[in-house]
Amino acid sequence: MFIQTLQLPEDFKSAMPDWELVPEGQWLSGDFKKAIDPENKLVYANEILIRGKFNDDEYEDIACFVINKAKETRLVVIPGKESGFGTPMTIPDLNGDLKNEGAVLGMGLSKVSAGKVKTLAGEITIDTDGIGYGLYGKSGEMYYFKDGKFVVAETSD
Ligand SMILES: [Ca+2]
Repeated sequence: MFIQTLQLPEDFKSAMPDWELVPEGQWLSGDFKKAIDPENKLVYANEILIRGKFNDDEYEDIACFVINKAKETRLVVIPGKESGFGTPMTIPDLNGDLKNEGAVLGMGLSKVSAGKVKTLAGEITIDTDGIGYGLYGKSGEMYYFKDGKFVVAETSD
């Protein structure tokens, strides 16, 4: 069985030294916990850090939720390189604040494989893996790399 290691690469720690993975005790906090569909079994180790080819190169990347001492949260993509990892890219739409139950917290990540994806706007084809992002209950969004940046598509309501 594959066991996910929840270790941020050293390259990330040197690029964003004040940030760490959102700890399990602060994940799914407060109102977001109540809003999550009870049928949707979220597992911290599977949802807080995912791997996939999220940008437009051949190297595997990491997408994860991180937090700093001021309890600000970010969804970042840590791009893989031939050796190690490059400068983390934050997804600005998901900048949040744990103190105020900001937008990032309480949510699970999932990899959406490259190819055809159903969205509320119809079926689209994504060239890279997408980052699925669960919102209240059934609703969800997906971030994917297009024309040099991450863009969002609504995947369900
Ligand atoms: Ca990559």
